[in-house]
Amino acid sequence: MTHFKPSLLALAFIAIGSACTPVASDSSAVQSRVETAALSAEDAKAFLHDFDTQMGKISTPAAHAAWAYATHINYDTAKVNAYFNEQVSVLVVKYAVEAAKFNDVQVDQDTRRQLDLLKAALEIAPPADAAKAERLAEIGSQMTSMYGSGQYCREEGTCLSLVQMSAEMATSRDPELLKEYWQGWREVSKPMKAIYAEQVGIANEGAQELGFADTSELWRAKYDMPAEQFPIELDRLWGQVSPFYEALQCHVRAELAEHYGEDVVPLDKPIPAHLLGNMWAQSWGNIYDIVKPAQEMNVPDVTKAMAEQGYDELRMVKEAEAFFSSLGFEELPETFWERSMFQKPEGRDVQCHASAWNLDDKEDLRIKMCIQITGEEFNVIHHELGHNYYQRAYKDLPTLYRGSANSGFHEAIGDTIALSITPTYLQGLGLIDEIPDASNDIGMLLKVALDKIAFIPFGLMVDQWRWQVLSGDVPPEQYNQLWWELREKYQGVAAPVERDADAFDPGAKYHVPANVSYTRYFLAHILQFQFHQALCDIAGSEEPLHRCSIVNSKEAGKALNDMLEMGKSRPWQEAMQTLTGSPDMDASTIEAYFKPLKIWLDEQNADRQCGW
Ligand code: X8Z
Ligand code: ZN
Repeated sequence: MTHFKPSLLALAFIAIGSACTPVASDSSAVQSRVETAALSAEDAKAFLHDFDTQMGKISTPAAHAAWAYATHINYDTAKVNAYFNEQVSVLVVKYAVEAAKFNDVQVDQDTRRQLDLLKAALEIAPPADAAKAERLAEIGSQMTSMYGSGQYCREEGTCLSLVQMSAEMATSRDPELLKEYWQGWREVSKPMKAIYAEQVGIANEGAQELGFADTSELWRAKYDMPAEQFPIELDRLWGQVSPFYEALQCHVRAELAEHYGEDVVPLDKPIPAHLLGNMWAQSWGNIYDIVKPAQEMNVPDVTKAMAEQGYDELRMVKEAEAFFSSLGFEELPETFWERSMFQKPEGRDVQCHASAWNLDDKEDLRIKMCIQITGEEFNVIHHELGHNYYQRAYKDLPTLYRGSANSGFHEAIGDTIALSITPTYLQGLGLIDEIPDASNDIGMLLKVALDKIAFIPFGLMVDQWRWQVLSGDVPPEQYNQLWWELREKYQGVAAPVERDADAFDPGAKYHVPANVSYTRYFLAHILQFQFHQALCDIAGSEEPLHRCSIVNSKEAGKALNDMLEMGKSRPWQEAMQTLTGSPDMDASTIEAYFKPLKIWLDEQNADRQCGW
C-alpha cells in the first residue's frame, strides 16, 4: 500500500477514539444476524446490547492503531490502522442495516432512539458490494494522505508545510508572498477532484442501501428534526447574523483597500481571499492591526505576552486545564501528559490538524496538536480540552450515546470556555498588568468578531457546497465554480487569481478530504455565545457578556457538566434546555454580545458602499 489512511474511527455519532477526525468508510457484504419474523422489544434491546459488546471489543485497539498512525505516519502504522478501520466499519454497517428490521416493532423510546442513531451513524456509507466498499476506503485513504503529506515547494527549492505557511500568512503583509502561498497550497488538492467525484457515486449507493436518498440527505438527517427542515433552521440562524457580518466585511474591505490600495482590494467586489490572515480566509483575527480603530486601543496581545513570559506548549496546556479545574472538573489523568502530542516531532510525518481523543472510553484522554505559541492556538487548546471533558462526561453511556447532543455541541464547549479568557482572567494568569477600561471595548470586541463572526459564513458554506455535491447533482467540472459562487455569496470573498480548470479548492481544507462535516462549526459559533451567556448568568456575573469570565464558578461548571453527561441520550433540544432554559438555537445572543461594535461599525460604514 503506497498511500496512507490517516482516518480514525470517529463515526459521525460513534466517537471511537477522537473528535475532529475523519470517518471510517470500509465495509463488506452485509449479513443478516436477526430473524425478521416475530421480533420483539426484547430482541431489539438484545440487538443493541450485542452491538455495544461487539464495539467494545474492537474500539480500543482500533483507537490505538489510529493514534499510532496519526502521530507516526509510516507504512506499517497505515496498514494496521486501515485494518482496524475496516473491521469497525464492517461492524457498524452490518448493524445499521439490520436495525431496519425493528422498524415495525413496538419498542420503548430509548431503544428507538438508539436504533435511529445507528442507522444514521456513518457519514460516508459503504455499499454492500465488497469491491466498491474497498474502493471507497482506498479513495478516503488517498485523499487524506494527499492532504497530510501536502507541501508547497518554492521555485528555489525550499518546501513549506501547511503549518509553516499558515504562520507566515498570519503575519506577512506582502500581497505577492501571500498570493504565492495561497496558490501553492491549492496545488495539493487538484489531484483529489476525480477521486472525490468517484467517492460521491459509491457513497450514494451506500446511503441508498441504508434507506437515504443520497449522502447529502444522510448528512442532514442527524439533527433530531426532519432532514428537509434542517437547512431552513440554518437559514434562519444565518439571517440573524448576516447584517452584522456584512457590516464587518464592509469595514474590513475598506481598511484593507486603505492598506493595500484599491487596485488590490476593489471597493465594489468581494475581498481577495489571500489578505485575511488565514489560509482559508475563515477567521480574520490576525489582521486586527490593519482594521483596528484609529483611536489608540489597549487590546491584550496574548501572543506577545506569552512570548515575554517564556510560555511553552506544556505551560499553555496546563493553564487551559487549570481553567476547567477551576470550574470543578476533575484534573486530567497523568497519562494525558505522558501520551499527548503537543509538538510536531522531528523526523517523522504526523497529522498536525488538532484533535482530542479518548482511546479507551475510560480515562485515556489525549490531544494531538502541533502547537504554535500564539493567542490563537491558546484558544485551540481550550477547544480541544472541551472535547476531552465532554468525552469523559459521557464515557459510561451506551456506545450510541457517546457523542455530543448535536455535532455543534462538541465543537462549542472549549470555545465557550475560551470566551472567558477576558482581560481580568489574563491578569490573573499574570499575562497582562492592567485591565483595559471600557473605552477599549470596541477594540476588544472587534478582535473577537474578526475571529468568530468572520467565521460564521465560512462555517455555513462548506456544507452548502457539500450537500449539493454529495447529492450527485453537480458534475465534477462544476465543483470548483460552485465553491467560489458560495464563497462569494456567503462570505463576500473571492479567489485572488483565476482558478485553473483542474483546480479543486475545497480539497485544500482538511475537512473535505477527511469527510468531516462542517456545519458543526457553524452551529458551534452560535451555540458558544448562548452557552457563555447561560453560564455567566449561573455564575452570577454582573459584567457585560464580553467581560464576563466564568473562571472559578463551581455552579457554572456543574451546570455545564450536567449537560455534557447527557451525551447524545436525548434530542439536542433537551440538552439545550438543560443548560440555557430554552430548546432553541438562537443568534440573538451574538447581537447582545457585540451590540456596541455593531453601532461602531455602522458609523464607520456610514459613507461606504457596502455589499459585493
Ligand atoms: O477543525 C477544527 C478543530 C478541530 S475539531 C481544530 N476547527 C475548524 C477548523 O480548523 O477549520 C475549529 C474551528 C473550525
Ligand atoms: Zn473540534
